[in-house]
Amino acid sequence: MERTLVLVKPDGVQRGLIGEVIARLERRGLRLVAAKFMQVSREFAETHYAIHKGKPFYDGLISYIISAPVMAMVWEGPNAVAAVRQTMGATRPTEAAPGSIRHDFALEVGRNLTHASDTVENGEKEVALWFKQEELVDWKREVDRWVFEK
Ligand code: IDP
Ligand code: MG
Repeated sequence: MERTLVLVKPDGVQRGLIGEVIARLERRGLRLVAAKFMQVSREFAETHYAIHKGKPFYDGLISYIISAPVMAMVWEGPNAVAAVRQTMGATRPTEAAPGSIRHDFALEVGRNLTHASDTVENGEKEVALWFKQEELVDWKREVDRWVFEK
C-alpha cells in the first residue's frame, strides 16, 4: 500500500485547519497510519527541505516551517501520493484546482498550508525521516473493502 507524508504547516495549524485537512483525507478514503504534533528544529527542517537549498525562497521556507508547530502525518492507500497531492492542490494557490485545500484556503505560495510527498520514492524517504518504524500503525478498517478495490 502506497504511503505519503503530509504536513499541516504552521499557517494551517495557526488558522485551525488541522481538522479540515484530516477530514478531507479521511473522506477521500485514505487511511491514517501515523500522526504527531511537533515543533520542527532548524536542523531537521534543513534535512527535510535539502532539495530546495540554494533556491531564492529557501531561507524563507525554513523560517516558515519552524515558525510554529506542525502536524505531521502518514496516510496510505492506492495511489496515495497522487491522491494527496491532488487534494492539496498545486504549489501556488492561485494555480490550485477549485475544491483543493490550497485553492479553498490559501492565497500565497509561501503560506500554502500543507506539504505532501511528490513521488512514491520521496514518500518512502520522508516517512522514514519523520517517523520511527514503531510509530507507523499497521491496521485495517471495516470499510476498506468498500474503498480499496483489492
Ligand atoms: P510543494 O510543497 O507543492 O511540493 P515545492 O516546489 O516542493 O512545492 O516547494 C516547497 C515549498 O516551498 C512550497 O510548498 C512552498 O511553501 C515553498 N515555496 C515554493 N516556491 C516558492 C516561492 O516561489 N516563494 C515562496 N515559497 C515557495
Ligand atoms: Mg515538494
